[in-house]
Amino acid sequence: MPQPVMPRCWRVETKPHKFCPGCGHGLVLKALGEAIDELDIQGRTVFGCDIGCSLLSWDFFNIDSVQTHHGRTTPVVTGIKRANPQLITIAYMGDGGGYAIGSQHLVNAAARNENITVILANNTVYAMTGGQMAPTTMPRQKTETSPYGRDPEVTGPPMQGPEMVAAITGQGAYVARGTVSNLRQLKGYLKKALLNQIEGKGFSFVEALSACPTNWRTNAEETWKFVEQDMVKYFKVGEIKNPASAEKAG
Ligand SMILES: Cc1ncc(C[n+]2csc(CCOP(=O)(O)OP(=O)(O)O)c2C)c(N)n1
Ligand code: SF4
Repeated sequence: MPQPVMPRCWRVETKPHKFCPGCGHGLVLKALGEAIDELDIQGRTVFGCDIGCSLLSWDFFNIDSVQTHHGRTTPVVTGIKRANPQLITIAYMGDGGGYAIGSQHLVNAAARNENITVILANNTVYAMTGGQMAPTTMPRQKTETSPYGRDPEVTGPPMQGPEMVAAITGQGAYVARGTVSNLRQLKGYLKKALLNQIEGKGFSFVEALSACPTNWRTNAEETWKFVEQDMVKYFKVGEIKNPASAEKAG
């Protein structure tokens, strides 16, 4: 039977992957795989994944990979990069891992402008543990721990991660928000983030709006409506900080 076309750096023997049908993680990792192929960096890349559904990517690539404690992928890949600056290091995590339990690591790595790439899948919930409210849960969104809908008066507004990272990073950082509903654009952002690291410019961060139909309890149509119409009301897709534009402007 003909095999579906996969990025060259994917590990074919671990496919089909372990994410639920309709999950956004596989799409983010497809865009990342194609970005790695096109930059031809498979042999010198190290991939780190977090706890949460991102951990299901621990054997996703034919790339040296490490799976870390919840929220600790950013400091782990920072250490690898500092020990061997020739490597290209990627930290892959969910919004719970990056913006809740691992937020201190994200904030401090960003503030130090560490020359690493962080990719964060924002699916608005803690998915692996059963769909609890996350920092990115949207106003009025129902989750296991906000059964009447998130009330921003009580719990604050959804976390704007890339905007926060852009504000605290120095010159040379690259920050963008893409979406699994536009994989070509997402791949472009991921390539620019990795190139930023290759060129030694500083921290690079891409948030990807992602889907969790299992915990959202949505069918295919409702899932895509949530990503394409509802999420983008709070999470603006686009480049937020790009050293190349700053160079042109200067
Ligand atoms: C130190 C620690 N605290 C809590 C947990 C429980 N835990 C496992 S996955 C998870 C949430 C994952 O959510 P997120 O990071 O958004 O990733 P997703 O599953 O949505 O992709 C939590 C709280 C843990 N494994 N380790
Ligand atoms: S629970 Fe959600 S995020 Fe986790 S694999 Fe399933 S669809 Fe994906």
